[in-house]
Amino acid sequence: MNSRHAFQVLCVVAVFFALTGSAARANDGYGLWLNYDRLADPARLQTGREIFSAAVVPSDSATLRVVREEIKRGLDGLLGIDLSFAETVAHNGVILVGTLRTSAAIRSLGWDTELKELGREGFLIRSSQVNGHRATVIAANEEVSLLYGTFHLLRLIQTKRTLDKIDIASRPHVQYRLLNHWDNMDGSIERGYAGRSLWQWDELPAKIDPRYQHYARANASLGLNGTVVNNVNANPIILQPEYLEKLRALADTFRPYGIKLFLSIRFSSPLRPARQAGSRRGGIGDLETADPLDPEVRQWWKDKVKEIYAVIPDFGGFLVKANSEGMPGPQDYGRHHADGANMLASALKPYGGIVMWRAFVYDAKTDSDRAKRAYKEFVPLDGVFASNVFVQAKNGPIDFQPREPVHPLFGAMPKTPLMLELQITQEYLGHSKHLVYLAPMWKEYLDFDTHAKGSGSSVATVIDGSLHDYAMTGIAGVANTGSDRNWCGHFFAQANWYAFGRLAWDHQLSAETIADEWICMTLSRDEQVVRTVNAMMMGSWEACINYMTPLGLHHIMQAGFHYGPQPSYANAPRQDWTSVYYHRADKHGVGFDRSSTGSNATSQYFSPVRERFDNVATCPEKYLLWFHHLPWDHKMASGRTLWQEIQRHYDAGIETVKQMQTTWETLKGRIDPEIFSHVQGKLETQLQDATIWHDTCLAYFGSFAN
Ligand code: GCW
Repeated sequence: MNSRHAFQVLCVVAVFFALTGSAARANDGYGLWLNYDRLADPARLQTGREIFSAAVVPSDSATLRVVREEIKRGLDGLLGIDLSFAETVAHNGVILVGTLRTSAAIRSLGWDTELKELGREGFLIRSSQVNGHRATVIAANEEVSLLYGTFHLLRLIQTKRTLDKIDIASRPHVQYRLLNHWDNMDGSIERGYAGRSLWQWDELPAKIDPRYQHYARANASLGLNGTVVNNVNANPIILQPEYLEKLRALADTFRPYGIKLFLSIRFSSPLRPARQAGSRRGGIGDLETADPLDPEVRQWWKDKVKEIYAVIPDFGGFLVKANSEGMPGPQDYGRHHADGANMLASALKPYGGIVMWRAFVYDAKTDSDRAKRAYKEFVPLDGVFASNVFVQAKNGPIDFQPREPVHPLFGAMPKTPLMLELQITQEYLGHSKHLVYLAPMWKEYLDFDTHAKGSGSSVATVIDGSLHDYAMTGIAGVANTGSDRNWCGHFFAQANWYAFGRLAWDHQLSAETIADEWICMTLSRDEQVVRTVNAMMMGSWEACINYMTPLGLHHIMQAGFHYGPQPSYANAPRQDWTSVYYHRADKHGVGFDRSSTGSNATSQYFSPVRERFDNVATCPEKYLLWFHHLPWDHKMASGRTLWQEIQRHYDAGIETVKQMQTTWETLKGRIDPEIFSHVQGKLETQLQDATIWHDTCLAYFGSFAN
């Protein structure tokens, strides 16, 4: 082919794509929920044109520039409006965005009292009259909240809400809304299934990957306000001056979006480096001890914190995994968790920093039931922690299983702010290969009534501080992001990042509503498509439980990898914490007796939850084998035997995945082709995996039951 011919071919191809629009339509997932695809409905477009023609965003700052950019981009994409920026509201159809400080027009509205009640991060969006003209107003106390309001207004358009009579007041229920990245310094990610770490340590600080900004924008669009950038299995080198410079560059990039930077630290950082490579011990200092009561150690941390704040003045604080899975901690020196946490807290306090001290502790040597450990170690310390310390606990007492009963710590530490740690990355739920929408699971935890102060003591009321009047509140999600082009590996895993952010802002939102929003913002605004995809998402979690660990079974995954089934895993001669330890199946029956006749983990819950779980007759079947060891012919509510019921659940799991496939096929031609085939392929894998789970578990348990 000569070059002239090649050029002609190129032109034909270009014209073809221009006509069919397929080049523009193909969606590789990079834009997440912020693609701002044009609304299809011309009537809506008309309304949009009439309402918005200009924006007034007084004053200037990095955050306000982001606000302007976002409104312009959003309205251009969604409504095809070429928005102009004006100094004042001089005609109808203006969007006015400002704080009491930045805008005289906002001050003139007399909303001061309402704004005060909304706190630092809340915002108002209202259809209002300004200077005698019809305007849409976004008002807040802080500039970053204007950004939250802007994203919210764009979300209203994306989800086809009526825009002429808006009256919205919104504020987050929880103060610290963080992602926790389990990213290692070598670029790998512990439990990451979407490529490598986003942070290019070798390029920083000289080179700033544009993706850092896109990441911050995505988080800000959900109202997330902080990120812990490194793994809780922390490498102490993160605190070296060289890395602090790299972190400064990241923090500077995140700042306009209201995202604060936090770090995981290794408790033994003041020690000399460990001699053995890969050791979880050792540090970057030259001290002989990391004892939190040792004056030299305390000074070491003080100095280090001072050094950090000199580089990152709004640094958020430390996340600490201590005396857990080989990580060093205060117990190595005969001290308790609060001694360790408070030492760090006192170093951070002058700068407004916080400590998030994890409660994920267990000890194979001393515990016959791992589920009980955190409660035993932490409840006696309630009231001993400094005021800027959170205790951060996972949703369940074991470890992010497909389903667990709530962690008994929630409600049991009235004097210590508890931060909830959820896992967005699907460590135990099919990695980034299975479509599992996690919002229904998180809602089950948030809505669970602990009865800590009588009925109405849901986990949500613990987390948002209303139950115990906590002075600070927080929620964290272990991130599922990585270097994959679509950020999360599975397109539908993006919905989990989205849902986490939305629930962190407002835990009262329903899982269905969040799914609807996400579908409208990513896949389609066609009502039938939305309904179809929503149903598929809403059923996906229960399906996963069914084909993996129904009826309270847990931790029977492949050792270490946590992906496929391995119910037979028994690490002779030590049986502790293998699959066999958790399910305890033999010819007599199956399940872990955590009732008062067994480990008595049920006693860690408040009455009447305790009694409900303790009694086989009242224990919800979804937790049955978590709390009870029962004979295979135990009669279930359905009238079937336990063994029949187990089989029924595994069958149902597969059936649902098959239905998901059938449902997905009906969307062919109605959604983006690239996403369609990407998900189609993933569902194929999911069905294969579900079948392996089904066959392996039924063969294994059947060898006892039959
Ligand atoms: O879920 C388990 C994981 C570990 C993880 C640990 C933790 C970061 O298997 O990979 O380590 O919990 O939460 O600390």
